[in-house]
This record gives sequence, structure tokens and C-alpha cells, in this order.
Amino acid sequence: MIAHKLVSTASNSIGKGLLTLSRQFLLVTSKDFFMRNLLGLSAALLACIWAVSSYAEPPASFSQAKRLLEKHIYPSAELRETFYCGCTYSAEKQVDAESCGYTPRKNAKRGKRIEWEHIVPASRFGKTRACWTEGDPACTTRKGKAYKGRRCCSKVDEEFKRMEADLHNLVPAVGELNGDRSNFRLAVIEGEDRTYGACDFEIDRSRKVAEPMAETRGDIARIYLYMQDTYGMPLTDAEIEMFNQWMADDPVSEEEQLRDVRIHEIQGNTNPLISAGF
Ligand SMILES: [Ca+2]
Ligand SMILES: [Ca+2]
Repeated sequence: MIAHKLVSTASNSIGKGLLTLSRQFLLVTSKDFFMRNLLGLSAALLACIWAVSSYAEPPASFSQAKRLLEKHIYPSAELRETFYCGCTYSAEKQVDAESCGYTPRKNAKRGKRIEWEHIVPASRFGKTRACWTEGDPACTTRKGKAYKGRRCCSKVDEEFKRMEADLHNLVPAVGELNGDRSNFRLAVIEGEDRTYGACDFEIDRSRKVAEPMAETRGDIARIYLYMQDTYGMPLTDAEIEMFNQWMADDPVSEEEQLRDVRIHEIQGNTNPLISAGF
């Protein structure tokens, strides 16, 4: 955990250092602007491009995040694989069940399509917020009925909206598995139950646990630790111990790095655990 914190801090410092350098460069270029030749203009242009990319805007809502994921993060075939089960899917978001041996448990319609899954469920970071537990004066229907929970938070709570729309926490999942996982925690379940054909995804409803396949567990750990660091979302000691083990067993992959680079281009930040190669 301490190592993770150090890496995160170091990476943030490097990012801030680069940002300061680019700002200084911009100041110099504007001061001597008329004195510069064509080479200088090119340098200024490059600096502007760098500055724009450094200030990429995070998505403002979950619906905007979904559009960005489709258009900019997962548009090409090399990343088009469902997070649970590893099925390939088409540009039209149709799951290729044969590619992973998936058979639906009971919802064939939802089993055919991709949905965007929050690895850290919205309820996990929402339930600590007043809009979730108590509601808000702005959260009333036209008929005057008060509501709370996710619908209210998505309307009035800017911090919740940033968390809900954070691209690092969103992955493509088979719709039925997204629904069956619900807001269950992710952990290892005894045995190898195969409810979904050959698809390696297990659910224990009585304990409210879902087991993801081994090759995604490091990815999951890095996302949970990112959400903890970025938004101060508390994790239990048992979770931190499990996530450290998962990161050791499933190191950062090339696909994970590619996804992180693309998210940085859109959202303006990396997950330091991925960009630093943990
Ligand atoms: Ca198992
Ligand atoms: Ca992995």
C-alpha cells in the first residue's frame, strides 16, 4: 500500500513538473513572439498542442462517458473484448458468444449486447453521499415526490458525477453479466461453477460476491486503488491485501496500457498504477 502511494505521488509530481515546464515554455514563446523565426512559431504551435492535451476535459456525465468510450477508447478491434468472459464483440456492440463459449443464464436478449460496467459500483461511492442517503431539495418529481439515491446524485452532486463518469472505472461487459453482478463485491469464490456455459464468471448471490476471471483481477485491483486515491473512497484492509495479491498475480498488460493512454488523451489523467507499470 505504501509502495502504491509512493508511486502515485511520484507520478503526480512528474505530471505537475511537466505541466510547469510547458507553462514556462508558453510564457517564453509569447514574450519573444515577434522576435522569433519560423522555427520559433513551430515550437509555439507544438507547445499549444501540448497544453491543450494536458487540459483534456473529464466527461461531465455518465451518458457522455459512454459515448466517449464507444468512439475514442474502444473503437478498434484490439480492445473490443468483454471484461467478464473475454468475448469479442462487433462495432455494433453485439457479443460473439461463440468466441468465449458464453451461454446466457436466462436473459438471452441482454446476453447479446454490450453495456458499460462500473468496476467500482456507483452505489459503493454513492452511498456515502447525502444525495444518496437523504436526497436533496432539488430532487423532487413534477408531482412533488422526493427521491434520492443514484438518480438524485446524478442530478445535483458534481463530485458523484465525476466518479460515475470516470473512464478509468468503466469497461465493456456482456449485458446479462453486468446485471447479474449488480453491485456485488468482486472476490474469489470456492469451486468452479459454470452457470454461463464455458464463460469463467461466477456469482454467489447469498454472499453477494462475483468472481471475475484471473486475467482481469490485476486490472480490477488497479481500478479500485485508483478510485481510492482519486476520490478518497475508503477500502478495507482485507481488500487492500487482496488487491496487492491480484496485482502481483496479474501485472499490467499491453491492452491495459493502450486503454490508459487513450483515456489520458480524453480525460486528461492516467491511472499511475498502469502508466508506471505496476
Ligand atoms: Ca471460483
Ligand atoms: Ca490483466
